[in-house]
Amino acid sequence: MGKRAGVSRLFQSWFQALRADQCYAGEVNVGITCYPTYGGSGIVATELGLELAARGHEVHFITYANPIRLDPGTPRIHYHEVEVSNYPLFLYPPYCLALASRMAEVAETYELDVLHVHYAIPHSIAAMLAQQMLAAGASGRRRLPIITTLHGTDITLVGVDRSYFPITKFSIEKSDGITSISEYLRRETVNVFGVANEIRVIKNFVNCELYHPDNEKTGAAQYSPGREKLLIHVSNFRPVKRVLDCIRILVEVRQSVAAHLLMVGDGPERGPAEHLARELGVERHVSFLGKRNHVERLMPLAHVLLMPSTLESFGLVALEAMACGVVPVATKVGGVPELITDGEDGYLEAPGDIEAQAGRVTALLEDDSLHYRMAKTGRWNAAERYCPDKIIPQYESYYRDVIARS
Ligand code: GMT
Repeated sequence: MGKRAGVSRLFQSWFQALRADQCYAGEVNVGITCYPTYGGSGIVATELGLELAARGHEVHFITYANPIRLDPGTPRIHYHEVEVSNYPLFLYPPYCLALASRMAEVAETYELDVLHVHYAIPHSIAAMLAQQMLAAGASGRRRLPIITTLHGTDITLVGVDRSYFPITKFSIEKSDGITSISEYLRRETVNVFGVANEIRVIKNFVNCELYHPDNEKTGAAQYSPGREKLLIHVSNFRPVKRVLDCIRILVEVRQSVAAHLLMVGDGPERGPAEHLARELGVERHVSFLGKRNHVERLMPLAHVLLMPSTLESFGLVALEAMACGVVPVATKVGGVPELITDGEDGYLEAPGDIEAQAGRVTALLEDDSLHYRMAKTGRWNAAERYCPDKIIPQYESYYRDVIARS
């Protein structure tokens, strides 16, 4: 390259960087897509949108239903429903295509700067279609960058399924930015899919003002009239959560301490868990509460959270528990050890080891000073490391990087 061409190229890239910086040093106009029903990824996406809006960004949710924790009246929050019309020919309604059309429409009308999708399949593929539709139709429009956040089962269960493996790999390779909610999931994605692109780890967060301890445990008597201490489990009751273990742990714990278990959520393992509770004679000591919108009201009533999962890429519910001063007794799997320090702010045991998990719960319920110490450390760690002011700026800066690069 000649000297003049080199200088002109240098000037050009400096000018582009300056322009990108000027455009995006301020607020971002972001489209967010997630599974809006119950589940960790939808909760993270919704809370992220709310936090971004509170910081002055415009946030457009593009989903098939209003996300459960979203109040559509919130300033700078916009909700765009994806309608999936059916037709007798379609055995499977093509949701991905309806989503792509809606994404393109919203991106064009509201001049989105970036599309941020949570859970790879099918959201990132729909976003890519939208990106291509916009590029084909637009003259002079900036390319719409896509960021995909990986949450766990999109990689460890769905992604590795033979039917979805190639498209999941493609979606990771072709996204303009990829984030993962733990170091474990980043490593796993690289190992399983052999992808070479950078994956930025941005951990989950918890609203520490909403999720806070209640030392008086106000309202706990409603669930345990006999003043038994409360254990809590919150999940989508899928097999990966090992829901039946919660019932077995309760049976063991009740050999030494009076305890009552709150089971929050619903899913395929609820029926079997209810059946097991009856079979083991503890049905009076378990309350199946179903899906609840305000987990932050229930969580602080408990002393201990049970999270006996086979796998968790992060374990958001354990973070919510820690923020509420509830000690998690969990399993040493996936990204959980990045969140819980065994013996300091929770306990980690092997999946399926009922005796060990029950032993930890019993110790916490019998020893108030041990419980107090661990609960306090958990709240401290949650507030120090995982409050929105620690995590949201990481997303903001990543958005700006990806937009500038695109
Ligand atoms: O397992 C769930 O609760 C559902 C799933 C989801 O995608 O909604 O949760 C995943 O994402 C959560 C939020 O990032 C993580 O806290 C969970 O650990 C992760 N679940 C698994 O890895 C099994």
